[in-house]
Amino acid sequence: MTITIDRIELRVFEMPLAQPFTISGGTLTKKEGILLTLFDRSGLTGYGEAPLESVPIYLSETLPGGHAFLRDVLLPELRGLSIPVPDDDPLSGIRGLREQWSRFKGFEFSKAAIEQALCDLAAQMKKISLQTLFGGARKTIDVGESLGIKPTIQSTLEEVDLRLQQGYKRIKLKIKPGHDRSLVEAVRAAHPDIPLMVDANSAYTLADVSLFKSFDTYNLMMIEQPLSHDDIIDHATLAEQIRTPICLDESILCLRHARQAIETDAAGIINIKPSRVGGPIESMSIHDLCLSKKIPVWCGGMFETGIGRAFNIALASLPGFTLPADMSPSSLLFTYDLVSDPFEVINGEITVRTAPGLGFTPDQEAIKRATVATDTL
Ligand code: OSB
Ligand code: MG
Repeated sequence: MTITIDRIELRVFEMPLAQPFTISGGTLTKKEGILLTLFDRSGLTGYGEAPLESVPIYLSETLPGGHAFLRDVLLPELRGLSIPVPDDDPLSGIRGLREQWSRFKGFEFSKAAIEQALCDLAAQMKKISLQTLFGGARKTIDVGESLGIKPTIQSTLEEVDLRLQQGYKRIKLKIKPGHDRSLVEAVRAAHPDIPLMVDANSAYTLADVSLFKSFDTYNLMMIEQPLSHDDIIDHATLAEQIRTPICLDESILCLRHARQAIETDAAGIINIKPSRVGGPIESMSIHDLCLSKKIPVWCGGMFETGIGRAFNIALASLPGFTLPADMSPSSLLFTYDLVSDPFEVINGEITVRTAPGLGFTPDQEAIKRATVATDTL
């Protein structure tokens, strides 16, 4: 079987966030992203999503930059291309294309959107689910909640209560300088035994070692990305001085980064955010490495719609994903979704879909409603 791309639709979309989300670098007030639709010669349609923001407060790739790169560089190369989907190794053709595009530096989120859409097409051609395509087996995914920075500790405590009542299996608190120790102290005092972690989104430096030492008393599962977004070495220095495991998010953009973080003991845990590492194939490689080195992984998110989450759920069903995912449902994050059959989190779990391809139905009306710009190639 072969994928041949006849036509491509590149959309920028935007929808309201149910509530603003603040991380150390700033506040997200709306959900933005790129939606890619690939039309195969056979009549099949594949979808991919790049959950990019206009402002680089998480990593440096932005929505306008990714959009221009896709429109002007990658997608013109993709149009008309034939990509083999052999029975014995259906991802090999897509892997080959990745290698060809490794000469373009960065733009992981943009590349991931193309890879997702190609994987969707490959799965449909083979009449298998994304889960089967990626080699996952888990029937359900455990989900934790990621809480943005709120104006008061009291309002955070209230949301923690609510999410625990709803069954979320761990609580992640976003922290920033000046909004860290007292917050963790208050949540830990209210809930002595819950799985609890913090995420600094790279807001600290090695000058803050004493703060992180003090966190050792709170029995946190991990501290996510305390230091610079592009650092591994300082994280290794910090890890030596604290007992709480460090989890790397922003610092891991590819398999090589994961290998170096493991070899230097900079990370005891890795957050695999599939878009951040350029797509499902690199996610699988990082997963395999971590499994062989006994480094636990979990699936992070970037507030993807049901389309992006379809890929995250399928990947999170691989055996090394042993810790709860950031995978809140669209009913909690947005006022509507881009799929007509979104998942729900029930007792802290998502049921993995087994239908061929995405396992979700893109909602054409919702897609139109959210679209702010369309290019057709
Ligand atoms: O670091 O995990 C992060 C959202 C925006 C920017 C950074 C992060 C996040 C999340 C989203 O925590 C969690 C989710 O997708 O449900
Ligand atoms: Mg993070």
